[in-house]
Amino acid sequence: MAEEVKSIFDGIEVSRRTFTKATAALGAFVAFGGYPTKHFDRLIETAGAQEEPEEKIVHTFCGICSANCAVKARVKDDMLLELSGNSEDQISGGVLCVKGYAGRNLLYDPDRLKYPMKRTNPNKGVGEDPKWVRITWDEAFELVAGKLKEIKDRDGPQAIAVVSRPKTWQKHFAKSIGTPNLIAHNNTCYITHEIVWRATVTGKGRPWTTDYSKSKFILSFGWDQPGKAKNVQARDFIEAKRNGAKVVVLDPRFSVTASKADEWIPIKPGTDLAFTLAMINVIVNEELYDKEFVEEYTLGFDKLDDFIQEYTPEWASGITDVPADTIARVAREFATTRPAVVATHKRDAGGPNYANSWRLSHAEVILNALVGAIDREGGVIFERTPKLPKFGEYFEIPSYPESVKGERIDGLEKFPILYKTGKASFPTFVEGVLEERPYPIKAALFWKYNVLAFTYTSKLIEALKKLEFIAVIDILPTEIIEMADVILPDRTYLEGSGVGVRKYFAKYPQVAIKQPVVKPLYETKGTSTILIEIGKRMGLYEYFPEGTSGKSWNEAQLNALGTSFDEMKKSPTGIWSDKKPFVPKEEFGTPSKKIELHSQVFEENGYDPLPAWAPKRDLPSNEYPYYLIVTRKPFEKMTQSQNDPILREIYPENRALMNRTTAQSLGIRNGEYVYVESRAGKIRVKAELTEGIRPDCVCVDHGFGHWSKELSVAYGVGGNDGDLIPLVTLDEALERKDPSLGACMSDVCVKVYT
Ligand SMILES: Nc1nc2c(c(=O)[nH]1)N[C@H]1C(S)=C(S)[C@@H](COP(=O)(O)OP(=O)(O)OC[C@H]3O[C@@H](n4cnc5c(=O)[nH]c(N)nc54)[C@H](O)[C@@H]3O)O[C@H]1N2
Ligand SMILES: Nc1nc2c(c(=O)[nH]1)N[C@H]1C(S)=C(S)[C@@H](COP(=O)(O)OP(=O)(O)OC[C@H]3O[C@@H](n4cnc5c(=O)[nH]c(N)nc54)[C@H](O)[C@@H]3O)O[C@H]1N2
Ligand code: SF4
Ligand SMILES: [Mo]
Repeated sequence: MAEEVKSIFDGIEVSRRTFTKATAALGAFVAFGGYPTKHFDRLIETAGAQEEPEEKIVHTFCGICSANCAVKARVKDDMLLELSGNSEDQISGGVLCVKGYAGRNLLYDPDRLKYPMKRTNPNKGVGEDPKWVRITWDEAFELVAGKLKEIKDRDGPQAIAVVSRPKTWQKHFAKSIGTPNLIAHNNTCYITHEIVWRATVTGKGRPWTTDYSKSKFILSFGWDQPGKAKNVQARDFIEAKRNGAKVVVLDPRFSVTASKADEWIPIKPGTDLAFTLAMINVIVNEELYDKEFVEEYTLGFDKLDDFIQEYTPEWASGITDVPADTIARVAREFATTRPAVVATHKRDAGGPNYANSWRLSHAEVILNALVGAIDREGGVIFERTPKLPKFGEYFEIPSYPESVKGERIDGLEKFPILYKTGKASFPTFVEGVLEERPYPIKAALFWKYNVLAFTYTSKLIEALKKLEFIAVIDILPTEIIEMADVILPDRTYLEGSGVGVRKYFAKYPQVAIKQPVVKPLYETKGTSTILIEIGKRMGLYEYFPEGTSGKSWNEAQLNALGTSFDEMKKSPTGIWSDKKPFVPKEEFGTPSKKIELHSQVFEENGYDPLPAWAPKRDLPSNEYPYYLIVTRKPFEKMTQSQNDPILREIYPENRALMNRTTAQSLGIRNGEYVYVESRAGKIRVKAELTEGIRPDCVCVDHGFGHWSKELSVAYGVGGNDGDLIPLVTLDEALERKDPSLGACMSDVCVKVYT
């Protein structure tokens, strides 16, 4: 029987304040952090117990960000006491970042989704109370499977969108239904880099490892991973500094990395491409490149030589706001201080921030090739990963329906290189749903994406309102929950199992396991279980045959490495390694097996084979005079960390970073609330004045602006950067001939007023 629930906080009788006081009185348990948890009663019971329960270490990995640092969890009486890094792991290196340590607060967040619920208020929209009613898992599965099957039978499988990262089970689920629409965020994140590496070097993915600790010259075009507290990258960067590496940072904002650099160059936003082209010009014309590497491992140098002649430092100076001498000097230093590397990660200037970012990423690959920094120590390194079984082959799954290859709602098939990656586009998904192009979408299943992870939020809300049915698998009552018809409460990474191949630093193959550190809380279920149950109840038995489970898949992967889940759990390190010396690659994944400076793949697909200069999209105008920069803070993780009271204390709300001179000219004081407005919308945030940003820029950090009242700490704090970012449209990206369909996350201008 369905039971009425007043609020999602149901069951939490102890207020934060009372709890904190009580915990403090518990003496020995103060070390637990004084954070209000559902385990309050258990804490007291344990305090009075006669026998001291034993403390144990459980090996797992961090699921807060994609680095997946291997973690040691200190656990006592089924209570997580502390998380720490595993020193056997190449990525964690024995430490975690602030977000990683804070993972404990996510597990014990009292606002967590606790049991399945269904909406009873049919009206949807911002601030509309869904009027949740608690239901059983059986009812939830029947409801979701029934509705998806009804829509599939009536409108076709393409009418269902699975909005999720393209992970194993989610991919399998979407394909089993037969929908081509597995929709992910990738073109807002790192897609430019992936497309360029794929076309010019790897033939498939992009490398995630850079051997910074051995670099002698690190050149950053907005790369600020040390400033994101990205564990391995920050650690290796510091080691490089200790070893005397020179660091040059180009960034319109004085980033954390810039603060540790030998030189900060506050370049004009969206113009780094001109800087890099001029660097290539100097390096080629002064013959400063690594002749042996270029000769042996690259293709297209002659064409590059001709192409680059027009891009002189004098030409670039006018575009970038950087003196020609500086550009030429940096080029010479970069080319002659080896090993040198252009540092990139995801959303630096070569990430999908500007209309020309994919070109910049290409120029960065060329620079790395010219100094021999591709798969060489001190440079970018391809991951050495172990060979694992293929999902479909292992479970003997039949071919998926032909409909999975049909036209997509985000238009991905119109971008042939991108299409092959299966990595999708949020902005054109929203556009497609709104315009019903090429067909209407009727239902969506969301996994681990919030409304605030989109651009132009009001358009997304409009699009979601058009859908007949939305199911959400999440852990917190975020804004996407408000739009849902059914909530399926997932487990956090600290309650789940998995196998994690090391990618963020993988000089040799290494694997870590994820396992529950405590018994899963509440009535939550793991993602694979949820998807398998829905799939079966939709009648898709052939795709979910007997024995398909998250557990058997984990086991299959570890068995292929000659180990098992049980063995890994008992292992003193919790890590599987195949330690072997690093042997640089002699061949690459392009058609010619060389690094294609002049890319055949781009040319054949109708894109510029060399990164010709093109400007960014939006330029300052009388109405919107400042460049917008979107970034993130080291202690925040996207839109999911703002409900942590400790992180809130460290950084109470997001701000608009402005140059002091600009603010003064507008009469804006430090700490005063201002409106930041673009052609997409406006937000209200505090102004933070500094000398550490160009006078023509305003920087807003991402993650805030929550309006879900069920997030008791995050609610109403700060502004949502997504309100400022217009959608990139299909036509726009096609006309620009951008192979990556980049989302132009910072390619917009704003005004600021009180
Ligand atoms: N703490 C923390 N770490 C994270 C994340 C998180 O949420 N929190 N998220 C992870 C993910 S998914 C991502 S995508 C990455 C994002 O992290 P990054 O890839 O580091 O991207 P941003 O934080 O957006 O920073 C972009 C930098 O580029 C600068 N910049 C902007 N425009 C220009 C320009 O035109 N030229 C130059 N040279 N610089 C420019 C900005 O000032 C900023 O310093 O971080 C990852 N790490
Ligand atoms: N406006 C704007 N949009 C952006 C960006 C930006 O800078 N500005 N950045 C883009 C980038 S680089 C990225 S990588 C994406 C990131 O997109 P995400 O990191 O996926 O998005 P978040 O907004 O952090 O939403 C995460 C959601 O997953 C839930 N969640 C957390 N853990 C779990 C779990 O274990 N299981 C389930 N089922 N749910 C979980 C959280 O409660 C939250 O609702 O966003 C992109 N979108
Ligand atoms: S860098 Fe931080 S958040 Fe990311 S996996 Fe490591 S500890 Fe977790
Ligand atoms: Mo990202």
